Amino acid sequence: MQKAWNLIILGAPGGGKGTISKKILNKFAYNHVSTGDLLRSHIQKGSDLGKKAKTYMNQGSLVPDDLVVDMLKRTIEKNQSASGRLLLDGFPRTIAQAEILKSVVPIHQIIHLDIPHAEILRRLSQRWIHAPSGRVYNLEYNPPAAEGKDDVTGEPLTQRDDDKPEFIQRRLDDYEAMTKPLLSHYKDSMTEVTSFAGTESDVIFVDVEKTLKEMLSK
Ligand code: G5P
Ligand code: MG
Repeated sequence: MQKAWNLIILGAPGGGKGTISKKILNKFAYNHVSTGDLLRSHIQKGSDLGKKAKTYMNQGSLVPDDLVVDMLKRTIEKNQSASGRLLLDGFPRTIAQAEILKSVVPIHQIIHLDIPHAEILRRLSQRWIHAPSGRVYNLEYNPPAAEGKDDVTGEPLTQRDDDKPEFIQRRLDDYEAMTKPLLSHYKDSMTEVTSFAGTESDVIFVDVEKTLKEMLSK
């Protein structure tokens, strides 16, 4: 039986949580749950939750806890019945969310991506996405094969509304004020917190992989 080892990947907006998560999934058995991706898919579908979340997300503000928590609980229930370990991306984002999470599922380790804000500002100005699937591109790091088109469907790529420069700063400020304090919160509760500093996801992942291999083999 595989060892229970649930992860949270935590870092500033644009810090590479989605990018590193994808690399983790290529090497380890995890169920990836990204609250940002789930919310964007609700917006795409035009669900009630999507309509409510859209006004907050488009301006780079956090969606109210009750909406996100309900959505997350339902997703975790589905994932647990499918068995396997969880990789939470973008949740929790506040101490209040972390407190609720405690009663839903145990968390064993925090993977903290520590990326300079200047690098983040540069990356996000070059991010393009295929909104229906959530596939992410970067004009410098992983450009699409054909300019402006999704590699799989050939459909047009768009930029996220919250990647507009006027909203990026708000997201970074919210991260510093509301999400970063989770690092000491988890350290205080004796959860393993491992920080990875740098500017290149490919280099950072080498260390993430090493750390996870060690943890999972103990
Ligand atoms: P999200 O979707 O969780 P953010 O803002 O936390 O959004 P984001 O923007 O998705 O995080 P990321 O996943 O950390 O960023 O980063 P990424 O997409 O992998 O990489 C960013 C870009 O850099 C990409 O273009 C990638 O290709 C490129 N890149 C990666 N590595 C490198 C590299 O080494 N070099 C270079 N040059 N480029 C690289 O949440 C969105 C919104 O949803 C709501 C909020 O409104 C939030 O703002 N929300 C919640 N609200 C309340 N509570 C929650 N728990 C919520 N969760 C989501
Ligand atoms: Mg992401």
